[in-house]
Amino acid sequence: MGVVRFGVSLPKEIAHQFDNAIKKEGYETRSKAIYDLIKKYIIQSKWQHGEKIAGIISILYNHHEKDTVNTLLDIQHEYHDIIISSQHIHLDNDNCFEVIIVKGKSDDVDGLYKRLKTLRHIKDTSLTVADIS
Ligand code: NI
Repeated sequence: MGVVRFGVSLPKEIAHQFDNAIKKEGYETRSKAIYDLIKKYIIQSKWQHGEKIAGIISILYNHHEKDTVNTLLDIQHEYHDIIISSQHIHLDNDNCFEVIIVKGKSDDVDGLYKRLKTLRHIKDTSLTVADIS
């Protein structure tokens, strides 16, 4: 992977605020902070344009709600072509935590996520996406 260098012109005050912000995060160089921002922009663009991405969906739910548990399984089977792996953790007597690793077109990942997060008795969900190019 080659490296490209380019200059960026910014108003002084913005550059100063940027330096302060990345210092608080612990970045040692502007380059790494700008790299992370650009990667975020790229994944956002891929997400918006239906391109291939990887992601993690997490769901927290009450396992006593058997209908919800069955529906969760049915939905995951329906989306088997984009689900790479899933892990189920019995958090306590009432709560299950599930992590689902996905890879596919953003429209399909979004479709799966919407199906899961809108189910009754789902207490919490999150979706994190990553650029795989
Ligand atoms: Ni469980």
